[in-house]
Amino acid sequence: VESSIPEHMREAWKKFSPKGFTTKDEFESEAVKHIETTLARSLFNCDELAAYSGTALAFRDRLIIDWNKTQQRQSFADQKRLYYLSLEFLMGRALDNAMLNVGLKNVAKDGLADLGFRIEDIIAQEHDAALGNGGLGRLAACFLDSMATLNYAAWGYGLRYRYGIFKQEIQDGYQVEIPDYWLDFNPWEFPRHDVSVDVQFYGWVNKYTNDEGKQIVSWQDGEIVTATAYDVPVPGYGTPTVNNLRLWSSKASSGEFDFAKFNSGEYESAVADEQRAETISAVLYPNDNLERGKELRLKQQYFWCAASLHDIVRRFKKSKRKWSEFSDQVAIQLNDTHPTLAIVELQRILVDMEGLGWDEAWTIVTSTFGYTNHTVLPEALEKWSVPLIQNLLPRHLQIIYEINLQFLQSVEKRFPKDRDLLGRVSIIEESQPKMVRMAYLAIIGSHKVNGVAELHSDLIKTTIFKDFVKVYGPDKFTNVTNGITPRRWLHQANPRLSELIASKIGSYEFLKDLTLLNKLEPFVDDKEFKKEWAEIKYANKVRLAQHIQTTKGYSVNPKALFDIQVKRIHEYKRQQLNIFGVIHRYMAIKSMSPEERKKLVPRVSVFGGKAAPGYWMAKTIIHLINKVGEVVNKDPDVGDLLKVVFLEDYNVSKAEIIVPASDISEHISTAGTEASGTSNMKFVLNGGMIIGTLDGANIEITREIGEQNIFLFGNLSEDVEDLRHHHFYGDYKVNPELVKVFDCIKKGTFGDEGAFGALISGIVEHGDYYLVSDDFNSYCQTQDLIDEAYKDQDAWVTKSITSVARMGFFTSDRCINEYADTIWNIEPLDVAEEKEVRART
Ligand code: CR6
Repeated sequence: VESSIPEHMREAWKKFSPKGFTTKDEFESEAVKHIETTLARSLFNCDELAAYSGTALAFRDRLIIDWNKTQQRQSFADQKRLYYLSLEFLMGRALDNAMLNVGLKNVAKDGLADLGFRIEDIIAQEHDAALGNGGLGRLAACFLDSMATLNYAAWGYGLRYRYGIFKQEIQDGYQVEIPDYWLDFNPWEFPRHDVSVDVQFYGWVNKYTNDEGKQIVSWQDGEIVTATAYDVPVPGYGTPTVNNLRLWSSKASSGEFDFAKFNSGEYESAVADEQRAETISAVLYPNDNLERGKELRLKQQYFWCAASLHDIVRRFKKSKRKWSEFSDQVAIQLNDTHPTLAIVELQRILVDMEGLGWDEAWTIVTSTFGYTNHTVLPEALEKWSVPLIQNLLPRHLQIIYEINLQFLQSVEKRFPKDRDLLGRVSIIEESQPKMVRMAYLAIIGSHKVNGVAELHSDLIKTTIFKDFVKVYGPDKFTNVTNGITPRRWLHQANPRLSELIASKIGSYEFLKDLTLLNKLEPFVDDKEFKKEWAEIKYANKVRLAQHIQTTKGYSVNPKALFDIQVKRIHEYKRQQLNIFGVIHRYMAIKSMSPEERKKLVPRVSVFGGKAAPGYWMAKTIIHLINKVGEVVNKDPDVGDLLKVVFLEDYNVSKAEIIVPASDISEHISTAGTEASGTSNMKFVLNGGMIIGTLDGANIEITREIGEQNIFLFGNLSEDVEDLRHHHFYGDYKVNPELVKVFDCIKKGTFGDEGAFGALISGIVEHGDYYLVSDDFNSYCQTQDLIDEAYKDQDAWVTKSITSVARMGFFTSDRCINEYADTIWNIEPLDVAEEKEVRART
């Protein structure tokens, strides 16, 4: 690593390089300096937003010092690095996290108090960085936190969307989408105008033999769009490591091409080009588990893959190593198939630009990439039409065909008798138009493929990728069960619980080694401890009740059982099952005598989540939940016994309030459909019980915490296919209790019954694909068991503590170590020395 500053002048640099604040006075001085100079505000016009900005800038400076050192350390160490390619990073807020990770939250709290502010109000000023849809994007954010905390040299690569996931409002019970322009003031990013990549689209391919008789392939003309890097620091917890998340922003290339247009008087069309270029990184596609095949989305994918790959290759070339060492220095993980074009792009760079032979290049490519699959739902598996790729990326299509040809030839050689196999494993689907199956390309171009929970990883081997297990053998396929970062999802979201745990087990070490939670088990009978445990849950429920009061304008009783389902709205996640259950309960209450009602456990049913703007059925479910709430919440027969709340605009920062407040949360997908789920882990880690199906990570949660500590119900994944078949061909009848619920809706109890017709007919007439009727009985019975169990608060708290004590497995630190050992082959960096230096200064 070279420096541009001559040796004898470096002393001045060292003398003046900032150290970062550590004391309260230093913090205040930094914050006030930023408020008065960076923001040009004063004591007389410093509102909470300005105080937030000053605080954020002070912490940002601190992070940057460590960030610079980390990058230097990683360059010097010259070890293999991991690059995590994800179209989504659902980061949420950064300030609170930064404060906790550098261990200076209390300093900031006292400093802000001196300056006249409450730290909670300041934290609440920050806009969520909502560059993701749901679980997949949040998983990427948890992974970044773990990679930094564990001192891995790892970078995230993504897109800097101008608009993140839309904001949700509910108007007259319907979801309305509002654009999320989040970049107004974002102190957490550093534009790197000196780091850019020109990305090419369209054009044509010129193949010729040069004077030396070498085949040359060149991709010519078309359109150039420039990718500019924006870097976001990612601090680890209790370590000097600050990793980098690099997000690309698109703008028109400033090349001669455009100047030519300006000069020839085509001002308007030049400006239009510019806008078209900026459109590429303008907006996050708001679909979760659904692919739509839009050209702009393909452009986003290639733009981001090309920029990231050229950046990575540039860094590798600086090391002056041989190409054969590429995969000793670089591991790239594909978060779902969205970055699959990176495989093709690396092959293109190596063959067309660097002049390597095809086979040599392909060996490098396949030993570099790993691919994570996150779904078996057919509607979510990406396919791009051949004509679309042909037009946008003509050279890439040729490379895809070549990869496919070579692959199919090798399959043909090994399985000469199995003619159908070739068609089944071909990257190209012979449809009209032909389609490129991205998951197949990802498998063929990677050395490992993993699912995200045991059941899911088994399912991909027996269903969607069955033929590839035949071709490659089972070892290429593996499992890494998802996890969550305990820093954000316990320490930050539930500070009192974190403190209580630390006081019992002696330190906060569990935040770095979550298995230490098992030291809680000996205290399950400790009366005082259980009391405090219950008090904290209650306080968290009070906090959520206050949130409901301020956002919805009505009160709920914090003593009631809080039953929460927050996640994207999707038929497979079955919020409809939940709301039908609520209606069933409502009808039961209505038919009871006052004496019977007295015996009931009061319940607050909380829902939250966004529907994809074009997903009409999901929007209908939201509408029904809101209409049921309107009726139930003001029914005097019901009173406190049942409240139905739809919380608007569910996002990461709201989850931090909602998750710690649950008594029960719902993870009730049709068995075999939810690849993992991660909110299930968050709720249990915060002392909530769960009601769930035997699906995704629920199965492993059960194994860890014990069957007596979870409320399971419903059909098993191995029975789903037969049940579906039976719906169409057997003597199928809808569950009679569910029919009563439908009758209640059809009577107009919740307003215009026509509005909900499709929800009902989907079950009654169209085969009930998600098995709502099949699972309805067992769901309702299990809810009754929950009521009974809740009456015995002492036993409930025992379950709660026992479950938390056994949740160690679900930390994302464990996932990252598994990926590092079994897929990436990378080692953490030693930071002991750096820690010592920090402690001394
Ligand atoms: N929608 C799965 O559905 C899983 C996450 C993260 C999902 C969910 O069960 O926990 O990924 N899949 O692995 C996709 O996004 C394709 C998700 O979030």
